[in-house]
Amino acid sequence: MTNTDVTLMRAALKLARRGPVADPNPRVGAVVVGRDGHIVGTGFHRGAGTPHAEVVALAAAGDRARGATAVVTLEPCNHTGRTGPCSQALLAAGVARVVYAQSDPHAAAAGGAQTLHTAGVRVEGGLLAAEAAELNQAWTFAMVSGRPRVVWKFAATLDGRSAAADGTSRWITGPAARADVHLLRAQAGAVLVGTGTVLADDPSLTVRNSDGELTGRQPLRVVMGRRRLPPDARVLDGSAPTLLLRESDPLAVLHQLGQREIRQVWLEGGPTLAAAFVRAGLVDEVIAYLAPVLLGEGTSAVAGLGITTMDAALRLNPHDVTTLGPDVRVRATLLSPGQKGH
Ligand code: AOF
Ligand code: ZN
Repeated sequence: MTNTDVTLMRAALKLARRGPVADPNPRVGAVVVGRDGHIVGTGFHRGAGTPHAEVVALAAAGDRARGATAVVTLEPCNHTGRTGPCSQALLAAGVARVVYAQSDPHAAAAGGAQTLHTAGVRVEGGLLAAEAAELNQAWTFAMVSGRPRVVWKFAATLDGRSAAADGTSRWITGPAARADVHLLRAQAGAVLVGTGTVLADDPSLTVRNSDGELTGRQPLRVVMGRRRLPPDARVLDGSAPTLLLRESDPLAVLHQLGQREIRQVWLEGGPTLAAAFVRAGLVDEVIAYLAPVLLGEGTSAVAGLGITTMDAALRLNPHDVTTLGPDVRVRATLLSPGQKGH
């Protein structure tokens, strides 16, 4: 049985998923097939600074790459970044045909398809492109928009409160929701809070398992704002890298994180910081954990947004509603300004 392009692309996407999620670089997979339809090499990108997927697959294929087809989830790069251009590696290996999914949205790296075509390689792009872009949603967003993607996470009671009147906030949601937060937090390049939240809650902002142990790679902990932090604050305990930014402008902070190649920022609060990001139009997705709990008093999840009438309400686009034990997780994207909800 010979492999069709779609089957091969699915295999390449599966390989790509083995790459690191919160890396500065996208997750990319590649499959090289000989003229008889047999796979002669596979590869995936293990993260910034390591060889690109095509280079790994070509190395596995060796001489068998001559006259072969390379199926890649991202348009082969055309630049020398941390490593050399994949377009040249494919040409040097004598590949006759290249099929890719997503076009490279990274301006500096793009152009590989054109280079290959000009050199006489048959090139076809766009196969399962949406799936490939979805795999690197934050990276793609960051390349296109020029800033990291912002996910605002909060936990609240049914009446929308994130802390009781006395300031206590542990625990609103149950263990299943809290475990889910750690899973999703691990996908972010950075976790961002304001100095107010550090002073009020002393969060550790690390990724931990149910036994409280640190698991794997930790996102950069970022604290923004002008208030001084006590030296014994948990974010300063050295268990994960921490960046203090004496800055209160959301866009300036995102710009600095973008320069550090952070592609996804997980905004954890508190209500004032969340409001500043929402008002600036800098929240791309909301992940709300709602517990069947009532407080009746206490701080709401987000501070004032300058909305005084129902007509002006900010309506979100929910794309996922999941129950986690007794709690509900709602994931929603924000409509771009000017768009009207239902
Ligand atoms: C590919 N195959 O496997 C990857 C690509 O800093 P560098 O040299 O690693 O280059 C990073 C850029 O190269 C990245 O932003 C993206 O445009 C492309 N990544 N390209 O052909 C790969 N990981
Ligand atoms: Zn490359």
